[in-house]
Amino acid sequence: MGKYTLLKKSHKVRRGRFETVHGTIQTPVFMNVGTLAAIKGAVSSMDLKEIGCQVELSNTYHLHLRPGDQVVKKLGGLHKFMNWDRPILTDSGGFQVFSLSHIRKIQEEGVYFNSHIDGRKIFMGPEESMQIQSNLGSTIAMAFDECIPNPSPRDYVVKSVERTTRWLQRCKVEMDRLNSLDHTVNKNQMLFGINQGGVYEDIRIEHAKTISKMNLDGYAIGGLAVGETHEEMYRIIDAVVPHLPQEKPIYLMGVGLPSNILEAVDRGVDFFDCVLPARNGRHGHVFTKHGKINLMNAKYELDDSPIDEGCQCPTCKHYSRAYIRHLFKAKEMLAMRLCVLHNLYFYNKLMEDIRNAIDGDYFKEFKEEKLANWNGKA
Ligand code: PRF
Ligand code: ZN
Repeated sequence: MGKYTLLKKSHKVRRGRFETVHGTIQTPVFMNVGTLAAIKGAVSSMDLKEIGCQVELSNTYHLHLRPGDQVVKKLGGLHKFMNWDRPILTDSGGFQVFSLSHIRKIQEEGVYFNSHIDGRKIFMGPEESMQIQSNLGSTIAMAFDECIPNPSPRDYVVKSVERTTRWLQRCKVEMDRLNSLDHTVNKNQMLFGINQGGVYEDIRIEHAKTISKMNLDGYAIGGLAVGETHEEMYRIIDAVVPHLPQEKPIYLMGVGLPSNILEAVDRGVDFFDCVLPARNGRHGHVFTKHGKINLMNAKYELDDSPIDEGCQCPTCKHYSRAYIRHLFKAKEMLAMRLCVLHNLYFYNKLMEDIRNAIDGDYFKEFKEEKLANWNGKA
């Protein structure tokens, strides 16, 4: 139910527009991560609009545990619940089940695991993941996949990817069924498939070709940024992107640093998400045009300048490095909030600048200049 329009392409770099029932997304785009229907660091949905966020991302696994997807459905769905009327993408739980929960058992039907909150035993398979995401009513649902740990032996990766393909087929059948029911929150919910295959190019390509035939609304590259080097990650993106449908959006999951985003845009990626700007902000690590700095550093004690000179975010317009450093030292909540606002603004503004650079035919120069200025520190 989404319509991707490729507005411009130069070499592999794509500038696009993705129309959804919750509004249009200009790509390349960064999705701001609010796992539990809130951006960590006391950032509200009103703030998100102010800092230029186009899409919010929430999580199936977390919202299933708390407050429960049935609760969210009874309250009219995630958009109404969190007062956000723009697109929402929900991750399937595939990744979190594997990274957070305890004592898990992966079988053909799905995954058995214990809640990381109260240890309660839970089962989640493709159908359950789709049902939860349907109850949440997100704009885009992600397929239920296994994010394979790195490194993993080749024969395990082959078996896992084959199972992820079968899970994807089940996701599609279940999503079509749910969208056709009367009481569904968002009957136009979309489904993105996820490419896996570890660091094995041939497995990745084979899998990309298989899922490309399934006519999904978009395609993600999963299983990266899980401990491999940046060069390995770029090698896999280079291998996979040409085998995904070019008339659909391409989403690189959980990536990453500003420099990783520039490199991936250069390789044809349209969608990104990462907890990094919010997580870094909560620790006083903030992005500037000269790379990331740590506000806890003593040298900022008397620094009256904003985090990033010229930044138009609500934090930089009103507060100094010295003040925010003081807030951290005094353990005031405002410290985190101000830094998260700045970092998310930085990411959203970077994407806007990337889009303008593609439109204006100067993306290559833009990328080189940014990378040189960040000097390995972003
Ligand atoms: N699968 C899912 N979500 C994810 C990933 C994945 O592989 C990653 C990998 N970096 C982040 N989030 N479903
Ligand atoms: Zn700022």
